[in-house]
Amino acid sequence: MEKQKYTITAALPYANGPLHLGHVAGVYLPADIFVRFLKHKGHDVAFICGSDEHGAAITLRAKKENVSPQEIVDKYNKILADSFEKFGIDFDIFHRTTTDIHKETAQDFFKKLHDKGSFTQQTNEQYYDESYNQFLADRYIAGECPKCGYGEAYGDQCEKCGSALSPNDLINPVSKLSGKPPVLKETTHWFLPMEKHEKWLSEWIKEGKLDGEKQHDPNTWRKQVVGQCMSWIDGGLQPRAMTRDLDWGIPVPLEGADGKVLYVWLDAPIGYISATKAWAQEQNKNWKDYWTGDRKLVHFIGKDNIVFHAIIFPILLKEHGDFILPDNVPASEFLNLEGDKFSTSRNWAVWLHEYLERHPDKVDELKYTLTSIAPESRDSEFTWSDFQSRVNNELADVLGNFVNRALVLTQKYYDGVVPECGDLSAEDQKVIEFIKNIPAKVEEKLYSYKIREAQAEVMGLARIGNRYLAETEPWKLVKTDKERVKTIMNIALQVTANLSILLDPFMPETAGKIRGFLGMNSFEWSQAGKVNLLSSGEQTEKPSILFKKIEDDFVEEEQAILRSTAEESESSDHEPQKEDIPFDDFLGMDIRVGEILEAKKVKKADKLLELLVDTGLDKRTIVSGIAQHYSPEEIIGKKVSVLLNLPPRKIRGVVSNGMILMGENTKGELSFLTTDKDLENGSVVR
Ligand code: B3M
Ligand code: ZN
Repeated sequence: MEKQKYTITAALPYANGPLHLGHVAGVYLPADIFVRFLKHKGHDVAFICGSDEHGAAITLRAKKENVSPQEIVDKYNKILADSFEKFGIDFDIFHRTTTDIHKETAQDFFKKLHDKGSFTQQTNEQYYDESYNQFLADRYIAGECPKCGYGEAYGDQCEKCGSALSPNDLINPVSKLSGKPPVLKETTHWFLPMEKHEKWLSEWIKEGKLDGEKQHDPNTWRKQVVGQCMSWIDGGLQPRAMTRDLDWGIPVPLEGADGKVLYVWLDAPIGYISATKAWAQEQNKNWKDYWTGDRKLVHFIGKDNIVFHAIIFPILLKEHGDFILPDNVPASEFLNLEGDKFSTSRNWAVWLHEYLERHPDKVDELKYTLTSIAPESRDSEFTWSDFQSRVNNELADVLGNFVNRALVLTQKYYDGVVPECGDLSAEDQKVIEFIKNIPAKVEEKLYSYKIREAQAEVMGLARIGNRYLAETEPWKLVKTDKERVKTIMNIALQVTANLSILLDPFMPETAGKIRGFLGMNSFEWSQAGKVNLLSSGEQTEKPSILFKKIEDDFVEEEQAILRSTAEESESSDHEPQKEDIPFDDFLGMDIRVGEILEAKKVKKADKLLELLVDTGLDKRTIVSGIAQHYSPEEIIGKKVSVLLNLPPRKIRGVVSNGMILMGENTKGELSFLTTDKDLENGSVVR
């Protein structure tokens, strides 16, 4: 196998907030698995990341928390670096874009392109906030999305429908600083004339050719990446400003450019280069080796960053002339959470650092689950109950059970000493054949960025091993055919040893534990596929349990944490409108004005009140989840809206006949829907 050189980058997270599981599943975990694998294969790899510390994402956060941008980036850089370390994402360097080496690198880069004439200078009108005397960067403006009508779209993007926007597209824009409509004012900036680059970009993306020569294999690029790039290019690229009027960022290194900084999307990808420089200095290496020559540059990112990594940065790199272009840009789709999008503003998220605080002993369980559902080719979803079933049914029942059986039986029959392998049956041959073939399959998947499938292949080996023991039943055979049992146990241990190698990129902790049980002090990836990894006579250890089962309580607690923190966070994100329903469905609902006659708490349920309601037709019991919003005393005599025709439902032992309708805002506050004139009980609502 020919050794290759790789520079692997993972998107620089903004230092304005912590990481959630969506970031991890889409970018950092697959990148880490890929890098661990490449390093095992003996390739020469640099794994580069850092925090993205400029741009409006940071200044807006600083404003919100009422501290300086520097304090924000210092705080979050630490949180980010710390959670990567605890979760075992092993970057060679986790750098920062507020360092001197980065400033110098980014300014030199800009200057070189400027001097070459790669930019055009243009004066045009941009939004300006008169009360703050400040031009408004894209993220400082919000307004209605022209494509989908969402009211809170940003100047660069609508988070609801995903459209890329420019500030002038927004309907009724307002400044995020003053809340007032901005005015248009002239300003001068340096633009990258992207339209000039359409031709070569399209040849490069579609055919993998650069200056007529093969640069990469376009078939290895994900369809959605090529699709998104081509739709940008086919739609016609526009000049894009590479500078901004902002007081936080890298100053434009030109005369007469006071008050202007580099566009964060110029600054950030150059951060990959400056991080490499900083790392190379530490390691006494030449950083240029990592950005030139026969080396594969690979950017792991989320799909919202495709244009920056597969169009804008390549243009910049090519214009500069000293650097290689990416060999691949494996962008992921999005991960959803319990039926909804991850949302920082609504705090609908599982934060990595909080998970690690709650469950420091469940790193590999999370890695395994996130890889199993990695959104490689389409959006996918994380739920706590799916997490539970993957851990219990796959990790504990298959992998853990198999490894445990193989080792425990070896203890029992041979005091832990690996027995000899005798004559092979057809059954044994099949398992051995499987072992021999598996490394090539796993490698093929990994080299083509199908990390989720690669992990499934490895788990396939654990399944085979589990089935092999279940079918050969050595615990029965031991009474009648001791020789045969030796062979079976030898093979089961060889499967275990293979697992301890092949699992390593995906679940390094677990793989290390298994090697510990087997007494394997070191390993080479190239040993995988062999069936003599352990020699007879070698001593193995008594195993401990690899994966504890996840109880229902765990799931309920996590779900409750998610809901309660989501309610606390303030936000103006309303639920989107539901799909149209037939008018008859609406008419089918029997809603009336009713009056609460009695109210009391439901035992052992701190959210529920048991109500007696006069509906005008009858007096009935209704259980309502309002106990945290109203006390029983204060609601007696209230006129409320009641949905009558629901089937009776038993809630905590009480039969409820209908539902009290409530208004609920985005903070989760509840309010009765009452009448503003005195209508008698039983009046219809429609
Ligand atoms: N910080 C955007 C993001 O986190 C940005 C990535 C930079 S990669 C050079 O989505
Ligand atoms: Zn939209």
